[in-house]
Amino acid sequence: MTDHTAAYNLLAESLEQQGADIEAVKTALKAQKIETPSWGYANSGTRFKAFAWPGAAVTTQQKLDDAAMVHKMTGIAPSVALHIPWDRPDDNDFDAMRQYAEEAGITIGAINPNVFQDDEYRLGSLGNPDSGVQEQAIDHMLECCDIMRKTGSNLLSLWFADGTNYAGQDNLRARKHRFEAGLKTVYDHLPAGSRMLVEYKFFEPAFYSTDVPDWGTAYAWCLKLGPQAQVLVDLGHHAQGVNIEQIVTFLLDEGRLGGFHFNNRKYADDDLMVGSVNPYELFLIFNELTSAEQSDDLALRESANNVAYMIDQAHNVEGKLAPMILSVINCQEAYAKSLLVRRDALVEAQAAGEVLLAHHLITEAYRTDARPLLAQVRQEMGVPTDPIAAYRASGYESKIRAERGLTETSGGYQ
Ligand code: RM4
Ligand code: MN
Ligand code: MN
Repeated sequence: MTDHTAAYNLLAESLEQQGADIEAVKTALKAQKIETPSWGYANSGTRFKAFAWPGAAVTTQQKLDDAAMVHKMTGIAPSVALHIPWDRPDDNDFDAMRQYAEEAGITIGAINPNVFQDDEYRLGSLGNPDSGVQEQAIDHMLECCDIMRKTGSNLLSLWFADGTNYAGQDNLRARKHRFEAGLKTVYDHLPAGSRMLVEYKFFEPAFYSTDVPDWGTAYAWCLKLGPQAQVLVDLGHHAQGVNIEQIVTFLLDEGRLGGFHFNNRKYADDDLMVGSVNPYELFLIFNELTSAEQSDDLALRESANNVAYMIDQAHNVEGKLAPMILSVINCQEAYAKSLLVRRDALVEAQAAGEVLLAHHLITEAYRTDARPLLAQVRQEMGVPTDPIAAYRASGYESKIRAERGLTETSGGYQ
């Protein structure tokens, strides 16, 4: 009997008494998948300073090794997102990169073009008043479509730093038109069967206007583009107080929720570990997803099953792999709790206008300690019951520190 077994048996018994189907809950948990970002394993920082972390990945092979280790520890992180050109191999051999990933036990997930770091992008990419720069951005995104074909990825994940800093700097309507035309060109070149995810963010790095500021703009453009275009919700990209779970519900119901960038924030786009600031919000988001997943409506279920769950974080002071493992676990825990919501009782309470009871059913699930259940699921999956402890004991951290050393970074004001 391992440590968690007694606690798990007690929990399972009490949940079953309330009508839960524990086997179904465990099956759902075993099927969960969270994609980790290659850039989360590398050095990163703020605009003030990027502190070098010993052992942080520099090459894409190292990032793939790290992502594979996170998958080995958790069993639910089988793919890794790439950012181009950060992850462009020197020899441009993406076939070899794909093979390397597969041999390490993972696959290549979303391809993220980078249309914000070249000097030409000072006034934007697709929104830039210079048509030559617009073309440069489009060419890069088309190249990313080719990279998708080579790496076996079926997701093109778009985020734009575009916007203006000062009123009058540019014509907002013209920028809208440039964006629509540019997105259409890229959409028309998507590999068959793939999807384009359009990410929004209300400000930063532009501070007066942002060209894709909110989910409504992204959604309107996705509708114009066609069914392969869907909205990506990054948890750090809303104003304070916005009800993200309601946005999630709307997009799910319309079949336009493409995916997530999980992270957490207290103030702005902080890119902190998911669930570290507001785990209740994370649970409420998963609650909406689970409610769609369990719906009688086939289209809604399909919409929920197509969501790409991805992490987009910057680990600046807390290490790299351990916080990534913790982030995956936090998503797992939020999902587990959402599976414990007594849906039939909730439907009844809502229909009867029993406000407090309905709310209680949600908070009871949230308050349940799901950790013994997760330990049991992990044991049945053949992964460590305590992934963080197993990572610490694995020797991986000291190995990468010794092998990779400290790589000085640039970053911050210069
Ligand atoms: C942005 C956004 C994008 C990410 C970049 C690096 O704020 O969240 O998804 O690719 O950061
Ligand atoms: Mn993001
Ligand atoms: Mn962001």
